[in-house]
Amino acid sequence: RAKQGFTVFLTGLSGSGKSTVANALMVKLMEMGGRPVTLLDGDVVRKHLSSELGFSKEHRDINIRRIGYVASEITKNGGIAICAPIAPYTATRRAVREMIEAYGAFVEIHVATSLEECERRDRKGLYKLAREGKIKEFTGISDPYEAPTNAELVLDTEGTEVDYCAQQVLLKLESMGLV
Ligand code: GGZ
Repeated sequence: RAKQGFTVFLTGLSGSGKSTVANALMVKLMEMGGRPVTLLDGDVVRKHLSSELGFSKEHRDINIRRIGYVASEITKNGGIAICAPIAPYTATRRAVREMIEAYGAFVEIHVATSLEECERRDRKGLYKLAREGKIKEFTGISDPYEAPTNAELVLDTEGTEVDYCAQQVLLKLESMGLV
């Protein structure tokens, strides 16, 4: 019998490494073959699905629910969805979990790289702008991030190879009988 569909949901601060881990994981899952893999990355979703939305709590929640809906359809059809938004609110993550668990597994992964490290990296210069007040409601600086307490896996990308992080996710998926 074909294995069930599932969603890997990576949550964490801007610059925590969600996209990098998501991409490495996607490559590994595609190499394994079998089911189609769909990546729903934060900034790509915002460009194509949520371009009218900002970063208020209301808009973030709409954005996350849209991602959850698409992932639930993929999961329902036996595919693999990898999502990588910040998703700062516990209640919204829980709602998405419930939406997806109706059809398959929901694997929540907290990319728990510290704010200090994310700000040190500041790959896009957004933290600097947020500190200067030029970006409002910036997660971790002037907007909340509610850390998960029920994640299936916690990763810290500081001083850890991205490939090793992706491998940790694969091991978790194996232990859950998903791959
Ligand atoms: C957080 C922001 C903001 C504010 C723009 N707060 O590092 P990035 O650039 O590529 O990832 C961040 C992305 C966050 O979008 P998400 O859809 O993942 O957020 S949420 O889940 O909360 O809906 C960052 C950029 O957008 N960005 N302004 N104010 N991140």
